[in-house]
Amino acid sequence: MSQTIYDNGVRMETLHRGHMLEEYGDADTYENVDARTDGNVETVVDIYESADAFKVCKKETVVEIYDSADAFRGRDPNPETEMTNKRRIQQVQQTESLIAGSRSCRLAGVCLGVLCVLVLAAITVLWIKFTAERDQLQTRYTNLLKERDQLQTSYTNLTIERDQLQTNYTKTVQFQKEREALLSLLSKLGWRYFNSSLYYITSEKNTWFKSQQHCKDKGGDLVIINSREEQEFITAILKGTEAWIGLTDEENEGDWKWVDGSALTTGFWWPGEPNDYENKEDCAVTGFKHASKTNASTWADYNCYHPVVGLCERTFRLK
Ligand SMILES: [Ca+2]
Ligand SMILES: [Ca+2]
Ligand SMILES: [Ca+2]
Repeated sequence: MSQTIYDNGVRMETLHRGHMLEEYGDADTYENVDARTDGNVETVVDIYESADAFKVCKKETVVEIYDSADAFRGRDPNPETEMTNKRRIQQVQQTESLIAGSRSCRLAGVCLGVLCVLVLAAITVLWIKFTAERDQLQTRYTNLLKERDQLQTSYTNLTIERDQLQTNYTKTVQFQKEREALLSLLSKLGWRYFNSSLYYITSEKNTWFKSQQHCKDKGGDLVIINSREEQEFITAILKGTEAWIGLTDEENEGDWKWVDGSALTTGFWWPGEPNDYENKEDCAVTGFKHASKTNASTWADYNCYHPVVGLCERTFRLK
């Protein structure tokens, strides 16, 4: 589009994309008029010669058109020319609106593009974060499954152990009841229990030999004292009564041996014993009548035919 505006208002020519609007103030040809208006202020604006030129010149064109219209309006009150100027102003305004619309559309497009990029970036970040969290949750879930299986296995094993313990406890309780019943029965029969052994005091005073035989008849022997604890237990149950023990030096004087043939290692002789009085004392008693009742060392040697009760022992030690 080419517009030629003459400052004197004689002629104005406007070309729009192949449409040419020509208005002449008289009958002169365009060339003549052009020559005749030499010296007038002329503004030539080429619009749409090219898109780039239009972009550069569009703002200046609008300003110049307005200036020219004002100048024209002030100098030529011709209504027709004024109408033409109004139409031109309208066209310029329309062009300006189109430019503004195009600019708005371009700005909106740019904004939309930036928004799309931002949304895409946000989606990418969220996706990466979601993927990482999903993997972590998957790993955590797998570990929890393993822990659950381990706990299930442990629970099963504990349940088995609990059942076994319950069974053992039941058996132990039953065994304890039976043991107490048995000991009660043995006690009624005259037997006392201590440290895996049963002890029995013969009811009759007799020689060492007959007392040993009596013990054998009951499944035991005259007692073999192996420790201070056993000696103290025996002292307690005898309550000061003298009783044969399974110790003798009848074979070799002074060589004391137990009824099972083992040698004496630890003795609990009352002081001054054994003295083999009159060379006739080869059997041992505990609870010597002259010994202190508070002292555990109460052994003495007696004549083996002296009448004394016997203390029998029956062991239950498992080998
Ligand atoms: Ca013993
Ligand atoms: Ca002796
Ligand atoms: Ca003696």
